[in-house]
Amino acid sequence: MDTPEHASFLTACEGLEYALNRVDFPVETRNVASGRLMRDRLIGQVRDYFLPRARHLESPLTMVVGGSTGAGKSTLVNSLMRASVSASGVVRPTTRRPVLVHRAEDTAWMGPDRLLPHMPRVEHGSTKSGNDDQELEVCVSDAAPGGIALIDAPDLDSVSDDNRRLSRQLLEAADVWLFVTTANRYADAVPWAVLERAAERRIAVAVVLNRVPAGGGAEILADLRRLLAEKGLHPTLTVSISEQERDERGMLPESAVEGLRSWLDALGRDAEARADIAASSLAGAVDALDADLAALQETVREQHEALEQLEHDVVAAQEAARKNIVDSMSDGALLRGEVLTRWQEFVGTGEWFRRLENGVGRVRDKLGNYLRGNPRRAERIESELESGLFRVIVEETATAVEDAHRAWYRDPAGRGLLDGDDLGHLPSDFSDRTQEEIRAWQQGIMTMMSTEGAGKRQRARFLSMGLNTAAVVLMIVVFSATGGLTGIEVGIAGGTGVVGLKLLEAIFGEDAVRRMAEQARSDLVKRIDELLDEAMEAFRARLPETEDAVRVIAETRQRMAAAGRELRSRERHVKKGGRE
Ligand SMILES: Nc1nc2c(ncn2[C@@H]2O[C@H](COP(=O)(O)OP(=O)(O)O)[C@@H](O)[C@H]2O)c(=O)[nH]1
Ligand SMILES: [Mg+2]
Repeated sequence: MDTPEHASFLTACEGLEYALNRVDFPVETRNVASGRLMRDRLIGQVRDYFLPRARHLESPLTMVVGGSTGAGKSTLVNSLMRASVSASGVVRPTTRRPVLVHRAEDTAWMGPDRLLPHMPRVEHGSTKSGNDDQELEVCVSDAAPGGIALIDAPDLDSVSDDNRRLSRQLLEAADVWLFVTTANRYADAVPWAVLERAAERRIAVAVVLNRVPAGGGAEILADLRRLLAEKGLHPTLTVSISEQERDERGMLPESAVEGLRSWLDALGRDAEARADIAASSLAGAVDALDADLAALQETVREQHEALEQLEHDVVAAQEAARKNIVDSMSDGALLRGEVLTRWQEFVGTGEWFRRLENGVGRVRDKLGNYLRGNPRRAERIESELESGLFRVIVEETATAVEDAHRAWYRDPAGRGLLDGDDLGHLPSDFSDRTQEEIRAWQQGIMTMMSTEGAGKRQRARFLSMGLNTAAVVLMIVVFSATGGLTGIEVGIAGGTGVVGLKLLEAIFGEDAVRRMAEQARSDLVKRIDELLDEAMEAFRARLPETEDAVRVIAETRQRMAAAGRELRSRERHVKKGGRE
């Protein structure tokens, strides 16, 4: 039965499995729990149902017997098999380990390579290994119908969590549900919640109304049918079994199970009828899958948005810090401090402007004398600038990590990623790193200026000023002006830099000063960005890598839907033209 439709359906199912295995829920969002449940259910459904079915459309029907505790499921299976294949009894839960019954001829289909691959098989009646919830007890029986894997499942409402989970998992793996309920308990809530899932999946359902008191059968059966129809369920078969005395082996008399047996035997003989059931259940499952994947997609989108918000919190805190630092570089905030104030007083007077007009040489000499008169003046200005810059970087960055921490802590998703840790403080080496970057920046300025000053024409002027002084003057120019550095703007930004600027321009030329100031400035900004990145890294390191899972799921939905349509069109074609 290797048709192209079949092959593309299988490929789509494999893609679905791959996509589901990559769906991750790393952060706490509103619907994270339901998202995880949905993902796990879908992974189970793909592994236990879609893939085996897609690989072998012709494999036996998986028929799972499901229902509430004590409904008589195991008793029914035993009576049908005319042997005690599944433990039944009053002590709950009785069926801990699901039992698979099949005919010897079908053995090749029943291994974990083709059916319920995650469940290790144990021989019927083998002593319990203690791992019942995972294992499948296998029983070969001549009384079993052909082409059917009949599985007696644990109770849907079992007292054991694992058993309840397993019974649902088995139902997801089924082509047909054999739903067993009793006259007393047919309206119970738990099985109906499961039947709603059956309707959603449009799986074939056969209903057994068990233990019907003499005479009450018709009325109860009619009510049950009505309830089923209300849920959109139209069972393939509905049988009732009246309350019976069981024989010494706990079995129901043959007459009680006659109706069910003849249905099963007929199905066992009719490969076409089985294929119809498998195909229609598969079509229903493919249709229902889309809604499940859509729901999954939403919970994944929610994750994605939460992560984006957390990343945004980090970026916003970092950008605010960057802006404040960069602003302080150009609004004169760094040109404070004692030494700088005195420099400002000294150079900021009108006298300097007059002198500038009279000739740069004299200004240079005057400045040179001022700085040379006390050799530590240039150094003190430099260290004043350095410590001002250091303070601004450290303070703003500390605020940024605090803000980011606070923003994350407010958000359950962020709090989960913080995992009890306090990220609201600077890395321990941050002060050292900041010093290091500032020094490297100053070093860079000196290197740049000595290269620039090595030109013949300016050499003498430059040397008479001294490299250190020139570097300090350039830093003052950088911190006193906005990026444009035109004379007018510099004037507006304050008198502090203008003298230095004019002086440097006389030595290096306007273009060179502009270039050097821009380079010094952008080099500093680059280093600040690096420092900020380092400080925020603790947050970024906790943001999990996310693939575009939303898109992957959307694509998977499309492929599954298309593959499902192809399968159905083939099904119609086969029906019209007769089976191959
Ligand atoms: N009287 C009577 N007892 C039954 C019938 N079916 C099951 N039982 C008993 O009800 C209890 C639960 O049956 P069991 O088959 O283990 O139910 P399961 O939990 O659905 O598998 C056992 O003690 C059975 O012997 C029945 O038709 N009539
Ligand atoms: Mg049982």
